[in-house]
Amino acid sequence: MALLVSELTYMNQLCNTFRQDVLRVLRDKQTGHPGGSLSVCEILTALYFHAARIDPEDPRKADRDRIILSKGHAAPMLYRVLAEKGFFPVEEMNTLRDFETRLQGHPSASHTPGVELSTGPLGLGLSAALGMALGLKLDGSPARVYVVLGDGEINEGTVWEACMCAAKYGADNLIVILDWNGVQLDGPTDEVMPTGNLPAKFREFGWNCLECDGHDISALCESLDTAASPGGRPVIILAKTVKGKGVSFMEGQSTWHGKPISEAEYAAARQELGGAE
Ligand SMILES: Cc1ncc(C[n+]2csc(CCOP(=O)(O)OP(=O)(O)O)c2C)c(N)n1
Ligand SMILES: [Mg+2]
Repeated sequence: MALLVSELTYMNQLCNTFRQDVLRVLRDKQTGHPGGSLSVCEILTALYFHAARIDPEDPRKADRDRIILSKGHAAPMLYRVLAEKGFFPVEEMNTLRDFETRLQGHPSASHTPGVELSTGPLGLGLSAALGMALGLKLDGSPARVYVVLGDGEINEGTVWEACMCAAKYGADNLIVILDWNGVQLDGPTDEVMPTGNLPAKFREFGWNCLECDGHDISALCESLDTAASPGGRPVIILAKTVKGKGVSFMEGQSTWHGKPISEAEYAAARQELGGAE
């Protein structure tokens, strides 16, 4: 079902606020991962504010959908989205990476409300999600498991083992969204370790493969709606994104994978995003 204009406007406004807030806290803390956080902004927003059936008032509800950020270094954006969703106060963002904070540098299921799986070491999220998805099916649960992977992350061999296994067991309650920004920690994915023809690869692995613009909320929501109908196969949405999206001098630059933001850079970024400070 098409989004209402008001829903679309709301989610796009959220994304702009999320970008500004994440950049501010990363500037304050002089640490963190701006590139991958900006890249995944619309994906997480569409998941938490459109697709997933989760309730912060009842966070452990048995039939809740699960969302796993396997590319755990984008934790700042996940935290900002979780805060907006009501899992904890937005002000808690100011404790990011502090000693004993609930908002560790990478997501921790034992610290942070709303986090389903601790991540950070790349390549483990899909296997864990598959186990959850198959377990939920055995229990007769209607819950879905969503996993966000990075395109550098899929260099990890465990990802492909899980892909084969998910197809074999018909895990059609498993939905992967690939943050397909073409860049990883220290260069373009095509140079570091080319992943080839991803749509063909995933289809050959037995997956239902969808493609969309990963910064277009309408397109993302439409793909997520399509993915939500069980069809006997696991689903991957290849979401085309731009690393550092929204800040011209960060876009497509691996140097902005994990670099502290200076005052001048922050001011320029804020201006581009239409903010004031
Ligand atoms: C197993 C493992 N190896 C290396 C790292 C270090 N590392 C953190 S992020 C990253 C690059 C990830 O690139 P990508 O998946 O494309 O993420 P994005 O572009 O969305 O930031 C690497 C190599 C890690 N976290 N885990
Ligand atoms: Mg990448």
